[in-house]
Amino acid sequence: MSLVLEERPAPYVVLLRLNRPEARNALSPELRGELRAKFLAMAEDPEVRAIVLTGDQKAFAAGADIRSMVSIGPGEMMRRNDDLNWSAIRHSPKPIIAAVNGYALGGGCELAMHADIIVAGEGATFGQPEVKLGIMPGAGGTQRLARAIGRYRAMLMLLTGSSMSAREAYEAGLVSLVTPDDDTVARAIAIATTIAAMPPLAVAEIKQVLHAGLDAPLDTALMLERRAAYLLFDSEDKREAMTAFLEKRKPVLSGR
Ligand code: DAK
Repeated sequence: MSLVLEERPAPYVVLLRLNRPEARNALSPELRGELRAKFLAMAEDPEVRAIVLTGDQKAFAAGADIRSMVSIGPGEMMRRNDDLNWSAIRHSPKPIIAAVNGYALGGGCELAMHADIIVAGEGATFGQPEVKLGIMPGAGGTQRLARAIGRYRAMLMLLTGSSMSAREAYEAGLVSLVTPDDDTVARAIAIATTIAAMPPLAVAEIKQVLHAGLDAPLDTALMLERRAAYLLFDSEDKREAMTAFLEKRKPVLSGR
């Protein structure tokens, strides 16, 4: 049985569902391996322009699989080299929309923070409870959370293991929008469909520049932005989209 189910709900849109409901979609090494293979394949697939990542109603993902970690030491953790799995998602050139219902805890919250847009059902819960297990986040939880919601709110969550509701997460800036639980996936697919209809080169440049620029000095980041913006003036889709606007018709995009 596949631990990551793949659907194509709309042209150029892939929907990935984590499929370990009996373990609240805990991220076992096998599940992460499947996820990695999917992301590596989608990176090169021209038929994929936007990715929706979801779990089920109870859990987006309840974190790394505690069962697989309880009796191992640092050497085995290093040999697992889990970063190879995360890096396939981190370096996805295609936009990722997380559709989060239920628990997004530990590695599950970190997985949601690998997305470019987070759509949360109103019953969703976000948290980094690793401290309660005597460990700490290892896939960006300290860094991405602090960048998303600020160091003081992040520190409170990380040190106490407390979680946030979807509304609190929205107000703190951790999620893009909150929907009724039954609408989460549909809303994420609608966003993915909108993005998939945009000129793909522009989408890819915006994603890359936003991420790279956030961690660079502002002047460098602004230069990155300008360079990418100049580059897009060479695309066929730019010529077509601007001409179509002036001719009051829909553009026919080539992706070039
Ligand atoms: N791992 C394994 N099994 C889990 C699990 C998890 N994280 N979360 C839930 N399950 C399993 C439960 O053991 C239970 O299994 P059975 O007893 O039925 O066999 C089943 O899923 C249902 O769970 P509950 O009965 O507890 O269900 P509830 O709805 O009552 O509660 C819950 C749901 C999500 C609130 C609760 O299960 C829970 O608190 N789960 C643990 C959450 C947690 O502590 N997450 C953090 C895990 S540590 C690193 C990279 C990343 C990480 C570390 C290092 N490096 C690169 C170095 C990340 C670490 C983590 O994420």
